[in-house]
Amino acid sequence: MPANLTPDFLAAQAKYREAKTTEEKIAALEEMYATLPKHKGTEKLQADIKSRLSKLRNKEKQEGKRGKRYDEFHVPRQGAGQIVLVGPPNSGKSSLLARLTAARPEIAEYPYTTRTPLPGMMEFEDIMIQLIDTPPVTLGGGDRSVISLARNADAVAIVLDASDPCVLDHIEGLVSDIAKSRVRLIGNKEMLDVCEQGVVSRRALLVANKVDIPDAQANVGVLIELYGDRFVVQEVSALSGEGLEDLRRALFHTLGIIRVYAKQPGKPPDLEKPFTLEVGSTLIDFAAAVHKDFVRKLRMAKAWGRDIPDGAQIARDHILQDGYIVELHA
Ligand SMILES: Nc1nc2c(ncn2[C@@H]2O[C@H](COP(=O)(O)OP(=O)(O)O)[C@@H](O)[C@H]2O)c(=O)[nH]1
Ligand SMILES: [Mg+2]
Repeated sequence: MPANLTPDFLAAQAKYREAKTTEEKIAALEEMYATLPKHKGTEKLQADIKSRLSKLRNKEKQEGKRGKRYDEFHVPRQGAGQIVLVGPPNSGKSSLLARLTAARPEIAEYPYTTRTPLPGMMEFEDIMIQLIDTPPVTLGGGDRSVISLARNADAVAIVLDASDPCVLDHIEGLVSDIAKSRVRLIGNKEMLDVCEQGVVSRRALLVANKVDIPDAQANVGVLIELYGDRFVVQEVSALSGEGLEDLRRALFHTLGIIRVYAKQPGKPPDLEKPFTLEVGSTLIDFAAAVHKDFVRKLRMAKAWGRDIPDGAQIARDHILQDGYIVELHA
């Protein structure tokens, strides 16, 4: 790694690592190329960026050709993150969307009421999270369109009817269908890592709905036993409202994000609008989110948070926690 990479380049590189869509990746790579000092020491890096760019541009062209088919299924991301609700027919996805957001999906006791994805915005404390209700995924059907929603979302909530005697068949079917489509579901505690080419990791949560029905309890026990190590299993009832507040929090944690509040020197912190960053983000990631110039200009920073003394000075690589207040000094 050449030693003289500029903060602008490093900021662009961070953007590239976080980029999800081909379009975002191309934009970040172009910025990396533009900010890379061009000399002998960076020749390899220059070539590497160029080759990645040309591959992605080809991919973009192909996606343009194929993409049309799933257009009605593409939901533009809004808010702090996008979580797609997937599950078998009648598990209560639409009911949950109606309870958690202002969206008004059609709900009925007959299956397949929902035919196209419907987004809604869920409030969690001071941020909004986008939930997407989807048509049901049938067992073993490998429904491509719903799975493509899972690929494009930040996280997946698997909604199950815990009172259904077939609940285990449903979850096995779903997890294996999703795996076949090269999406790897991971639990809240695992870190997102780079795995096989073309396989994407998505955090997932199991929602055991309909716990108001007496038969559900035994099934929830089995679900926790079999899947509790891997995923958080959240018990709820869209009917009675039980567990809904915990579900909001669990959905937030499934996104793998933290909220950080900016404070200008000599002023009270802005507690209205937090910045949302990936879990594990550092002071310098926050500085880049506030303004890219801060990456270069940052002299020092003070912070308030549960794991540090009030107003402690923190280093550039200090890992921030949810709820931090940070004062940047240029
Ligand atoms: N008892 C009970 N019924 C529910 C619950 N959630 C949904 N339902 C019912 O289950 C049926 C299917 O719900 P819906 O939300 O349309 O499921 P979807 O197909 O997954 O979208 C409807 O009759 C709902 O009223 C729940 O928590 N408890
Ligand atoms: Mg529905």
